Amino acid sequence: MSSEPDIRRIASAFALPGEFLSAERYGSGHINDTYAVTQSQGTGRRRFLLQRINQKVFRDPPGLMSNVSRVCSHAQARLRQEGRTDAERRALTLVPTRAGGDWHKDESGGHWRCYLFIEGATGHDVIRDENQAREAARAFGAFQSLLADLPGERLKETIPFFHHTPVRFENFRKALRADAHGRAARARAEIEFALSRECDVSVIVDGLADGSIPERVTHNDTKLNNVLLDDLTGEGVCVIDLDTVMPGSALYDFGDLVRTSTSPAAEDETDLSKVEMRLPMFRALVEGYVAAAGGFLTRRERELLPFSGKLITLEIGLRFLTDWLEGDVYFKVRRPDHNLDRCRTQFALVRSIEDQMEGMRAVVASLDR
Ligand code: ADP
Ligand code: GN1
Ligand code: MG
Repeated sequence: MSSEPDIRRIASAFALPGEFLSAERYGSGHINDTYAVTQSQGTGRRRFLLQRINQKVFRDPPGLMSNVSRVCSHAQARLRQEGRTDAERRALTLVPTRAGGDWHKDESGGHWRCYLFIEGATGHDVIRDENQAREAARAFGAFQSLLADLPGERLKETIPFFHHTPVRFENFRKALRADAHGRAARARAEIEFALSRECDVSVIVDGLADGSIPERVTHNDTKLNNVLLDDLTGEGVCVIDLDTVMPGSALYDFGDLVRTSTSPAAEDETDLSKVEMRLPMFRALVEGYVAAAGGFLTRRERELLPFSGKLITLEIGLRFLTDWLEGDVYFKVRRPDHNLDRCRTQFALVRSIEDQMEGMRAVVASLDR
């Protein structure tokens, strides 16, 4: 799926207004192929977001699109019920194909979908200030709240065991045993770091299994750049990247916010001295998240908010390390050892979280009072 597709032709399969003017690759996601398409509209122009679903990652694109379509429709309906006049900016809207479907299959078997483009808002790769952290967390909390009454059958698991950290750990161990590219010797410290944290990996899955943590409809990929913040007001406007919306734990979503919104360093920063979990950012996240989701979070979920940050950061670090050991087959990489750099950054953040766990617990406790 690496050949450059004929975007004009693919765009013509969707019920877009006007004429095709241009298209460019867009965004910094690690998974899908994303294009901003500009169409004429009267004397003006309008953009749309065209995406090819990564089929190595998502094995059942029609099943995935059925989830996405249900989630978009429900979110739109709920926002309209709440009297929002800007619902199409607050939740994603799929543009139908000319045949009336939610997705288009091209001649090489690629599956494409098209969304309305949310203008005047940006997904940030690196957090700038506490307001952004608060707004991002509020938006993801509100998203969960919006989906709490999603009607119909349980959403499909678009990637089985996506946040099953013990399975991720086992996959890491298998990749290590195989060491198919002879890379393990160059990452002894990271491998030791991972192996010594096995005792943490089952806390959330055990809680889900014994019922002490409730299953919810969750986003599961709540990194900072998967929520668009208004360019003028900074407000969290629209949650995007809905491919992994499926049954999960609220802690997965909060944990990934801690991973991506408390450190001033980029996910692939190579100067590890810059990687740090900052308590004021964590506080802003808890404030924003509890403001939107506090109504339904249980006591146990609140207690585990700090731990979730550690666990999800460890889990994604394990996934980067596994992918590096396996020869970079999953995440898009832009340089040699990119996945190893990303793993190192995650593990440095895990360490920083561990060092500040008491302070993080105190933040949650102070907001519980
Ligand atoms: P990936 O799964 O590859 O991360 P995303 O769905 O997150 O793909 O899209 C990649 C990027 O495209 C996002 O980070 C965001 O910048 C941008 N984007 C996605 N959907 C929209 C949209 N509807 N409007 C504007 N920008 C969008
Ligand atoms: C991927 O799709 P994107 O870039 O928003 C990945 C997440 C990882 C993240 C790490 C489907 O997210 O699970 O946490 O990269 N998505 C998938 O940056 O694997
Ligand atoms: Mg994304």
